[in-house]
Amino acid sequence: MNKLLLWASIILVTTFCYAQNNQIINVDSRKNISLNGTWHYIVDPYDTGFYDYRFKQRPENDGGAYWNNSESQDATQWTEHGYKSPYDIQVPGDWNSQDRMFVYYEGTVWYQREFDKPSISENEEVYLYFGAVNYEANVFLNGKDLGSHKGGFTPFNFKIPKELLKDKGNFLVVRVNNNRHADEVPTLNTDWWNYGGITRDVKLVMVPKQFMQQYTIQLDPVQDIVDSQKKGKYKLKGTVKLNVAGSGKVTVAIPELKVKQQFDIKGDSLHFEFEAKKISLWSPENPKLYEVTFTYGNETVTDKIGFRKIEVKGKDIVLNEKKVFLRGICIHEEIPQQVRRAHSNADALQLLGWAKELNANMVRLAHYPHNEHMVRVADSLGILVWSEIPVYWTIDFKSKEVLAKAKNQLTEMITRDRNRASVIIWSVGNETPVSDARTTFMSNLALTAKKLDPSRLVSAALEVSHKDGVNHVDDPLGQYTDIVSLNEYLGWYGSTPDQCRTARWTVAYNKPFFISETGAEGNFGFHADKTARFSEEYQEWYYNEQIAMFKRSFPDSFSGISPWILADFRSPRRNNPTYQEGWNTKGLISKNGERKKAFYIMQAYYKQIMEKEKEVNSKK
Ligand code: GCB
Repeated sequence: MNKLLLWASIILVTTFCYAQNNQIINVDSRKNISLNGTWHYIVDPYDTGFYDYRFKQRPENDGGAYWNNSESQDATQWTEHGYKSPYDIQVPGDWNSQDRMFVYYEGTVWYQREFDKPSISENEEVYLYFGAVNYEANVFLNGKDLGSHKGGFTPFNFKIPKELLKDKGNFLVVRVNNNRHADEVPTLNTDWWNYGGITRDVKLVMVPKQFMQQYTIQLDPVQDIVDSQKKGKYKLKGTVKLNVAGSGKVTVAIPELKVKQQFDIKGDSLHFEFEAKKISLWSPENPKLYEVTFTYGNETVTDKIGFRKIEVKGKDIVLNEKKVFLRGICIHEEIPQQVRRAHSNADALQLLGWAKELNANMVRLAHYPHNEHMVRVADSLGILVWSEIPVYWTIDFKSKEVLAKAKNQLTEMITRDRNRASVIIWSVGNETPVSDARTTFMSNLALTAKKLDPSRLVSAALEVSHKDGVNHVDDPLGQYTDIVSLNEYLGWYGSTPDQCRTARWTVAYNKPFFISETGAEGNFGFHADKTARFSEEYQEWYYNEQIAMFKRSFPDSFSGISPWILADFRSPRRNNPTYQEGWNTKGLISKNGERKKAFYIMQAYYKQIMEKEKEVNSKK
């Protein structure tokens, strides 16, 4: 496609699909009541609770609709659904790991629980917040439709109309459906388990009628950090977005920096900037977080925020004016020992603790936004983060509706996490097959990410093209990303690791080059000659050859690597009856938490890199 046409269509689609976003950020720091715990459920493979016998959507007051309470004292009443023990299920949590019958289940499950009205003042409202529901949620309270949401990995919230809230026994029902569809994001085909359910926290959030829905604060990305450091003065910039237009004062305070600034807000948004002295900049070596408070009217929201600058200079990724090499590792949001989705602070500590033990300074959170605990723990441990939306493999790139869905997930991801210093890269997708339609679609997402957050880097995991015996990194999408990232499996798919020795590479872009995936399977405890696939020795051999190839082929334009993957993970595509049985075993750590031989190879390689960096820095 001609480039002018491409840009014209991008601008058109950008204007067409602007996403509306009412997300309330940082709900933990607001008045809230957890609705986690035991809920009741109905498994409904035919969606009987949603559609009648003509497969028409049921009207709101239909007695057969599963959002309506069927309990009655009247013995003559016809009823074919209801919620009671032992049909119990834990929230948050995927359903697959909670009962054998759910392992392969894809379809509708109805969740139900009751709650009492929280005590609120005249001037307050109650919102219902979900950290994530995979994939589609229809939410009903006391028989009324509160709203719906699609996208399995991002938060959403609905305002509860006051007249709907009863003092006791509010009847809350969520229809959760995780069927895969060709026109959704992700689409039909992925290499991970389609865990269904209310997979993250649920809360009632109490806020003033007029409140700060979102805010941002960060170092002004255009300032020269060295200059600021010399002067001991930094420029901070930020925004506040109210739920409705209002007026009044917003106070931003950072007590440790002796900052207390007041701004007038008019309308529903505020852009502010001010100077602060002697900020200790956030980095993996110094994960310094400051307590920041935002006050508007009666509400104060407290956050812990780090300040740092991330940019690209030529072929380097530069953090606070220092070149950084990303010693990364890819992670799925899964606790393999319990075969379930990760969702808690403790889960984040386990996964990121393993990454730390590997000597990693960066994680690629594949292939969708992980829960908020992951990025908050990464902030506090000093781990850089690549965060991605599930635009994976063969999305319907020609569809405007699908683009709107992808943009919505991108917007929700960025809105939730743009105050996290750890997050340095927004990724708009993984291994999407090259075509004009795909490049238009993907570059549109890249531009959207930049528009929403110009302070971070944008990337996407690309594929190799093979021509004349040479591996080329020349995907046209590379024009639109800040970092050119590549997935390659030389030595696993279609070849053996020794082929790395003669591999030739070209990289078409004068940008940082990052290996976003490389890996081979290895079963923990299966020891054999290194040529035996699935043995620990094969996997170890693979990593040894890959590392030698990196050193030889990319001596000066190499910005890092995130091997595939930290731990073995469940995948319905992996059906070798001896070595896989539904697991992708490319983990450096096994499904039972044991370190494989390859783990120690990467750990030692990263240590070497760290020591070399220390040596270079000590000479400066
Ligand atoms: C890839 C995909 C990843 C797969 C991996 C594999 O390229 O990005 O999702 O799981 O390869 O194991 O083949």
